[in-house]
Parts: sequence; C-alpha cells; structure tokens
Amino acid sequence: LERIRADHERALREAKETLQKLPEEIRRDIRQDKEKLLQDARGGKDAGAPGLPRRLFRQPVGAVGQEPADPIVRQRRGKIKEMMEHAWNNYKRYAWGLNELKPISKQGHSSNLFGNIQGATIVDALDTLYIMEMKEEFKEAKEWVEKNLDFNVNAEISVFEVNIRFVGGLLSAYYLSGEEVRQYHMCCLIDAHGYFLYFSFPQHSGIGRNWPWASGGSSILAEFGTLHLEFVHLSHLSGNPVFAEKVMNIRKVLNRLDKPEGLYPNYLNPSSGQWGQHHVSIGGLGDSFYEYLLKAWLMSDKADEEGKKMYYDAVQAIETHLIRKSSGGLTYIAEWKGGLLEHKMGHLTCFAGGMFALGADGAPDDKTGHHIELGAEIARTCHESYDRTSMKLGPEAFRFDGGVEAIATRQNEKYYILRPEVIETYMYMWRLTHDPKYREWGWEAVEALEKHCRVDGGYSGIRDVYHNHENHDDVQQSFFLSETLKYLYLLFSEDDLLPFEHWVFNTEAHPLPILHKDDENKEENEK
Ligand code: DMJ
Repeated sequence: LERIRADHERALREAKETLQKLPEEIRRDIRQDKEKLLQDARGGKDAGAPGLPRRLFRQPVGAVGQEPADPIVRQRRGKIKEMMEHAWNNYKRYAWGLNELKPISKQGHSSNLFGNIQGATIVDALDTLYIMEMKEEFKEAKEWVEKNLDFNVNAEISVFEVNIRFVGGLLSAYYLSGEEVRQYHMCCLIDAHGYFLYFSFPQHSGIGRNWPWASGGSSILAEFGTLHLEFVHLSHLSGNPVFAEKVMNIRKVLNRLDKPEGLYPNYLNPSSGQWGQHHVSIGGLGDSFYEYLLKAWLMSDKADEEGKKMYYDAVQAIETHLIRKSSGGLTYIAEWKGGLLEHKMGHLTCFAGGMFALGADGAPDDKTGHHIELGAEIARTCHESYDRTSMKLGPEAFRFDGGVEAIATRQNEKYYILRPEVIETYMYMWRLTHDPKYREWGWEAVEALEKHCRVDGGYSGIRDVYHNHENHDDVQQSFFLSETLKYLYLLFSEDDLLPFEHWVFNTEAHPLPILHKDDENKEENEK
C-alpha cells in the first residue's frame, strides 16, 4: 500500500509538472522518451537498424487460403468481399484518416475511446483487407499508417480499446504481411509499447484513471484482463520481457484472490486490491477476460497452465451459477448480481458459444463433447434472438423473464450496432463441427445486413430491430470491418485460411500466431 501511495503521489507530481509545460515542451519530452524506448528496444545505442524486430520474420501459415470448392459458397464469399469493398470505399471517400465513418451524413465519426489518436478503421481493417486479398486497398492503408499514424498524442484513451484495435491490428498486419511492412510496424509497436507502459501501468510514468461510474473507482475485469495476447507478442517481437511480465502479474493477483462462488466480479479496486460490487457477467465488463485466459493458453502452444486452469475453473463456476435453460428449452447465460440472477443475455455474451467450442478440446474430465454442446446451445439461443426480431438482426440484450424468451423488452436494449459476436460463434461452430446450419445462419445475417444496414454511404447500425422501418444510428463501427466481415468471410472460406492450429484471434478478431514450442526451440538453437 505504501508503495502504491508513493507511486500515486509521484504520478500526481509529474502530472502537475506536465500541466505547467507548454504543448511544444510536452511534445519534445514525448519524442525524447520515444527515442530512448527505441534505443532500449534495440538493446543500446549501436545495436541493429532502427525499428527492426529482433526476430526473423516467419512466413505465416494460411495467411491466404484456397478458393472454396463449392460454387455457392464461393459466390457467397465473393458477396462478403463486395460488402467489405462497400464499407471500405465509403470510409475512404468520406472519412479517410478519421476514426470511423458516419454513413448517412457521409462524414467522419469520432469517439472519445481513442483520445485524439486517428485512423481506427484503417488499422482495424488492415488484416481483413489482407486476407480478402484486397491488395491495392491494403497498400493504401499501409501507406497511411506509415505516414500518418501518430501515437504521439497527449490525451486520454481507453487502454482496452487502443490495445485490442490498434496494437492488435498492427501486430496482425505485421504477422500476416511480414517483410513489406516489418520495419514500420515494428516502429509503431515500439511507439505503442512506450505509451502502453504510460497508460496501463501508472506506477511507471504516466497517469491512469478509472471510469467514474465503475464501482467506487474500480478497474474493470475485461479491461485489465484483455491485454495478455498482445503484450506477450510485444515481448516476443521486441525481446523485452517487461510487457509479458506486467500482464502475467495481473493474472497472478487475480488467481490469488478469493472469488465469490469461484466467480470473477467485474470490478476490482486497484488501491485496496478488493473486489468492488459483486456483479458477474460473461458479456460487457467481463467477456474478454475469460476469452483471454483460454486463448493465452492456446497461443502459448498449451504451455500456459495457469491460464488453462483459471479458464476451466471459471467455466465450471459459470455453468453452475449463471447458465440456465428457459422453459422453451433455450440455454442462456444470465448475469449475477451478488447472488441474484438477472435473466438477461447481452449480444456481447454471444461470443461465448464460440469460446466454449474452441476450448472443448482441452476440457477436463472428458467434457469435450459437453463444451461443444454448450457452444451449440448458445449459438442456437443467439440465432433465436435474431430470428425473433422483424429485421432478423439481434438486439443489444434479450431477456428470459416476464413471459418472453430471447426478446428485448426494454427500448434501450433494442439496438444493433453491427456487432460481430453471434457471427463469431457461427464461425467457430462451423469450423469445429462443419454443421451446414451455421453457414445458413451466417447467410441470413448477410441478407439482413444488406437489407437493413447497407446504405449508399456504407453500413449503419439500427436503433430498433423490432421495427419494420430502419432508423439508422449513422455509425459504421470499425469492428464491422475488423470482426463482423472477417468472421463472415472465414465462415464461407475453407479451413486452410487462418487455421486454428496456427492462429488465435484477439478479441477484435485480429489473428495472432500461436508461439509453437518447436519453432521457439529451433530459434534458440540457431542463435
Ligand atoms: C469489439 O470491439 C470487441 O469484440 C470487444 O471485445 C467487445 N465489443 C466489440 C464488438 O462488439
């Protein structure tokens, strides 16, 4: 506690000093810090060329796949690529270089999640452009990144969003495309390194603050628990273990804490180290924490035993306390509020179907089949949540109480903002079972997106999916290009495109390579 207090005081002192500086002085300091970081990452003054990774680039497996053999599947996949072209071309035309597009008003859209960092759609879309073989577009996106992407900003950002979209997006683009952009991407990552240490770990040199609404100044489970995949790769590429160490420490603290009924509350107070309100959710505020436990284990080529144990223990507790079956036979994941269940499931929670199926293979006590089954049941429920609306697109949250099942009852839960989670689950279920219904359900979503979300200027979210007429929200979210369209494309691709034996997807659908033990050993021996 004393150390934390001293660190806070130091951060406050530094903040005060910073506030007294002129903007040019702040920019100069940032530049100097950055140069120092670059130098440290290179291993001292004279080592290596600027920004080059320490590791040799390995040709990725399955960065580009074969054409689907079935003509209908081929044609459907072609249609999804055309959707990507429509989204991209309109972003390019009306909002180039800005974070997102307003497809109705045909101008840029800025959200405060990224501070004044710009270009979220470009960075989020890089890898989708690459795997869809949109070569020209990838080239122009890459050039924009080289010339314009600037983390040299003095602003408040969401660590979570910038990590999953920008750091994840740049890492994937690097791992997929290699040589071409290696030098620059590595520079960007080193940029991100520095500022991530600033933002995520205030005890080092920056200032961090929590969301004012989060249970008494608490930090949020899905935010501090969704850094592992990216940070492990930052350490892997730079040779600097500090990034992985930091995030593994977060995990250790969580592992040691007492958990109510084995569940992880969404809020943790960073000063007291105690849980805040005992709210548990596999949707917003909790979701990707569970996802990253599983995927960290998979990404480590199944070496990360701590991640594995925490994941399967958590799933056990979720099954016991949160998963329920409705009287109509739909399996859903409720929210837990201090022991009481709220029988509501968010669109965000629908990702869990894919997660259960992906983790099925390693499930303890012969539960592989059971976890696949759980994934299939969640997929079915989420499909119902789409099917029971007029527009065949799912609401933000749906309920299983007051006589309804899989239907949104509150006006403020009826919107659809181009989210990917249901399609993500179809993609995992398809890859892992090859049951054709998942492609059919995915195609239903394509038809609904085309009918209701496509407008002249791109794709827009919908304010009420139970209405017969669209009321557009006028935002083309960057995750529509990075996730929704990518998962659809993968659903209609052969399994050789980004095969699961070689890649894991971060929570924004950016593929990161599995760090195979054999490759690591080979590299060690070659040194
Ligand atoms: C994405 O940014 C990520 O999938 C995140 O984990 C949750 N929400 C959005 C999309 O819905």
